[in-house]
Amino acid sequence: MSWEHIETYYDQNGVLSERATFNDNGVVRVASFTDGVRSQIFQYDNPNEAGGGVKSWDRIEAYYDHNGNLTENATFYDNGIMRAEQWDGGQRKQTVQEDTSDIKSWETHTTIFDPVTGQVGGIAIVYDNGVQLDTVYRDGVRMIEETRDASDALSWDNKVSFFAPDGVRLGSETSMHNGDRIIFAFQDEDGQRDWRLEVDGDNSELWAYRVTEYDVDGINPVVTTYDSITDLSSPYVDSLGLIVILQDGHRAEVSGRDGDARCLLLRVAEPENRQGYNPPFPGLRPPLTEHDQDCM
Ligand SMILES: [Ca+2]
Ligand SMILES: [Ca+2]
Ligand SMILES: [Ca+2]
Repeated sequence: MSWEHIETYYDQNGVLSERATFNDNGVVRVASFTDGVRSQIFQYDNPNEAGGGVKSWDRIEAYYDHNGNLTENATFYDNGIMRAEQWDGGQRKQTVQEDTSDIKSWETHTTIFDPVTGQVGGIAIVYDNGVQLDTVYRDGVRMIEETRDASDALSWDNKVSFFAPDGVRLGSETSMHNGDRIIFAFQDEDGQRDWRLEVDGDNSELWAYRVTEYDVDGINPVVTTYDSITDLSSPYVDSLGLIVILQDGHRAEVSGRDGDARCLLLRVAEPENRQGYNPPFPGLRPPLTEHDQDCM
């Protein structure tokens, strides 16, 4: 790229501190140095002109550690999207996008990368209507999707879907505003409905649990109601043993069949602390890696 002129600045000891390159296309690139080592590079697209400039962005900020490794890179696009990437020791850590001019259906979109493999570990999206969607990946494969209705935009509070490593949806669990819960299990082969378990959380029904079983084609429902959890058989009672109840931004609580509460860490916000999960559906039971600890 050709330039018009370059300005170079030195500190009082004669050490290079800043170099500004004014390119012919109007882009200004300012490199700053700390103790002579490059610490940041800012680029501006036509800072002295009206209009959008020659680039799709307005400004790019890049920061470097003392070894010269990129630690953060933030691009402020002309359309109002801000996209920041963070690195740790040369490994990409996370990418955060913000929709400052509201051209997208979301407010923030965060991707967190596995610090070991570099694969996507989680994606967290906050939509304009307040709904939050978190997706948890293991070995690059989607395993859990969780939607939270933080601002009452939906008819339910919380929905968690579980997926097999091949992408097949195993089941889902939906928590309603009134405390009722609906658990769906799908057939491995073709994703047809397998069974449904409804829990009457607010004692509005004559039954406490209602099971609907479907045939191999996912039709011809057979409904059975139960008054007590002790009447429920496997696999329905098993699915109840691992109900996920969200506590805060990072933790989930599972209520064991024995009534004990155990804590699961599965939220994308803290991938380094995410210990795993146990989908409450038969046929996919990876080693249980949740740990007994308080959800505090
Ligand atoms: Ca521009
Ligand atoms: Ca938006
Ligand atoms: Ca009810």
